[in-house]
Amino acid sequence: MRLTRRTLLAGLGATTLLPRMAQAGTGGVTLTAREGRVQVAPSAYPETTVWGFDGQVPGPLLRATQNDRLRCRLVNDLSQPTAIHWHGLRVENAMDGVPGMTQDPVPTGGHFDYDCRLPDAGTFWYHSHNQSAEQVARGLFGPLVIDEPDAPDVDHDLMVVVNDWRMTEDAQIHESFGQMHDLSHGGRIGNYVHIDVTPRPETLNRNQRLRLRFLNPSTDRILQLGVIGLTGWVMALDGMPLETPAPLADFILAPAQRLDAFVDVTAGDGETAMIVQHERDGTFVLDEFPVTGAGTSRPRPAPPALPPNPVIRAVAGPDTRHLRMEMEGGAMGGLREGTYKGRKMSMRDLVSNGQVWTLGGVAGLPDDPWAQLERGETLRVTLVNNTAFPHAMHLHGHHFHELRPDGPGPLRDTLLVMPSEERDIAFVADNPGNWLFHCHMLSHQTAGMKTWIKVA
Ligand SMILES: [Cu+2]
Repeated sequence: MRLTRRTLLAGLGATTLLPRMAQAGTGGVTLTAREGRVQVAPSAYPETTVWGFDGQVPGPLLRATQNDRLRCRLVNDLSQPTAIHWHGLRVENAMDGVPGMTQDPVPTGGHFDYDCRLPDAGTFWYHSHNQSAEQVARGLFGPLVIDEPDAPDVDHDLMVVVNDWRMTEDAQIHESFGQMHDLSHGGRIGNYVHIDVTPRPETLNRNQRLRLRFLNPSTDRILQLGVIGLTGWVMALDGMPLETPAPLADFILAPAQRLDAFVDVTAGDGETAMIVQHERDGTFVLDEFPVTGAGTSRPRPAPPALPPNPVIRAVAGPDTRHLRMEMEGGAMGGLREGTYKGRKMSMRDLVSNGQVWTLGGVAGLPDDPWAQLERGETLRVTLVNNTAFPHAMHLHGHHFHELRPDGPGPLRDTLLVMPSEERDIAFVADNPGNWLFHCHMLSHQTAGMKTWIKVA
């Protein structure tokens, strides 16, 4: 089969998966990482054999309330070891799910009990952090919603997961993992973009207000998304509320990023409301909802901001510790040498070790942390992209914000840095432990773009 643009367009709506919802807050849940078969491609094509949590992709939508705890047993029924990283949750270090750093990988037949504090409300996700470029591409990810104690005023609260798949002509996962061309360029980009809206309303009514929780779990693809027939506000980025909601326009969602929007149905009776994806060669409808005039209510006023999460905002002054993180390497990057496993190597030797990117001159995880911080210390980092590709830089265990000329930017856990950009971020290192700092284009992470910080 050829997964053409037409099948992309024709497949919409025909591919509704219905992950069950699991209340994770009390008593806990079990997630079993195992093989499964799901209808990812349009119904004319066979089911896809995936690796998923409970055999589903996306994995079950986990839900808990702020300040509750998330208790989850991971059972591994896969042929490879695995582990779960709770992306964006400011968990205790031992619960961060990074094999080799915070836990041993969970072997085939084994299990691990996670018990995470939940200081922040918002939209988060969970995914494998072991051989993640392969395991996430095979489907080992799922959404995680932490509810505010007082529910905001919306009619529908929808999880919107938009994932990029690289499929064969019979709709099976392409076994092209770790190809040097992908690793050294924009990553393992797929040929089929799939949307999953949970729970999915069959129809919408004019003037209804929706909360759309967008997540891009793709290993490497940067999405440009938008809505039609829906008008509203960006309420939160990466789980952290904006101090002032901003008008929603087309937006970029890099791998691992989330965006919460409140939108009102502005399409008229008999029209459709849509979620669309913009590509270089056109705009594609990912999902669409018929709108009826039934139950028409009056437009609501603009929503107030969501309550802030208890993140200590970094204040960077002239005395704040300041480090530069140079990103180098990749195709057309001109990198001549880098350090790998403590040894300085030529680019040719790096490549023969599957490494092609460096952070601060080092490929792969160094023995010593890139930065060692006192608890409560503020760190300013200038992210310097000296490569020909964008990178989605993710810090574990903390949220940071950008230092912009016009003031502090929104809190984020993943920041897209474009080629030749320099972006200043700052955060308060208030979470003790060893935390990864890496590119969330998982092909880039595999090929060297990862380091770590230590908070005493
Ligand atoms: Cu990258």
